[in-house]
Amino acid sequence: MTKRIVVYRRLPEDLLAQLKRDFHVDDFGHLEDLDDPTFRAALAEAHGLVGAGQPITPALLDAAPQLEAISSVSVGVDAYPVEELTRRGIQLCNTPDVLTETTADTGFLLIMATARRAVELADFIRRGDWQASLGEMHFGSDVHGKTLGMIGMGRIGAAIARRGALGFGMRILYSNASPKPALEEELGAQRRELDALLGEADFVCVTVPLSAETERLIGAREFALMRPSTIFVNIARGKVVDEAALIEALEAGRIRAAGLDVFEREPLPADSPLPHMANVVALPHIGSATHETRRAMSQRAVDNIRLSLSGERPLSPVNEPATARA
Ligand code: 8YV
Repeated sequence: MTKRIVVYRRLPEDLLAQLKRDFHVDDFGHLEDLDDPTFRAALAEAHGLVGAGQPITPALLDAAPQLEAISSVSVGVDAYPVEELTRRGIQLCNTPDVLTETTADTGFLLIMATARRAVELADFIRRGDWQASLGEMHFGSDVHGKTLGMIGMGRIGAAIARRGALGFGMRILYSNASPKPALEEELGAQRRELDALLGEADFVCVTVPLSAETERLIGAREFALMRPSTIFVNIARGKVVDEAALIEALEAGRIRAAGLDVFEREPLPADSPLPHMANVVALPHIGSATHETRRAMSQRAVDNIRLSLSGERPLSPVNEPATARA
């Protein structure tokens, strides 16, 4: 029997063709609405699912009784009920490693753009306001030699810290569930309790995955621990931060600026003040969005689903369901 794969995130044609050699593929391109009746009908027969973004709920899994594997085109797996998938014997895979450096580039882009007020000053030229050489009111702050506080020191956090330490001579602090002795050795990074890090860092950069433990990890109390000169960067997930508290801290001058690639709700609601604030650089979740990296993520997702449905170990499994590959 030819197994059936439902795809709801756009994949390059040649990668789809790779899948079609061995599987029946129902390709929905980029589908936002997983309640779509045609999608639901395809799900009823699906053995594999390839996509990203929208939450996969237990109710949706009920509509997919034959499902054996889900291959997410993302490293983050907050959209999936991982324990429930394991209980149901469904393999979940993600795309770590291939996006680490690109996402770290995005993190550094936000550090640089906020510190040097790049977007605000590019707008200043665009408006025709550059009539004389700039004065102090337009100056930014240095990045090199400053203290970078990483909240989360996984693969992406380490790649940002490496850029900071080796490229910009920054002192690295980190708060992470486990110590990272190799990075302490390599970068001179020092582990701190979260509260201490918030008070000491010039740049606070969030890279922790979203989970029950990290949801709203940074709120009014944490912004109050930062300094008026602190620059806050989030490339993880919007829900790690209490966005109302962030807006309040920016408006009240409790922190200097924020660089944000992720938001509580995405796409960002049109009435959000964040993209209009002079001290905010807001990007539409471009962390991994380069041609090269999205291609590598798609390839990984295709390899993962092919291996999972062939009874082989996928390249990047997230869970270890008992019945997978039985
Ligand atoms: C993806 C991401 O763009 O990999 C992740 O976890 O956040 C991004 O790289 C996103 O998940 C795709 O929807």
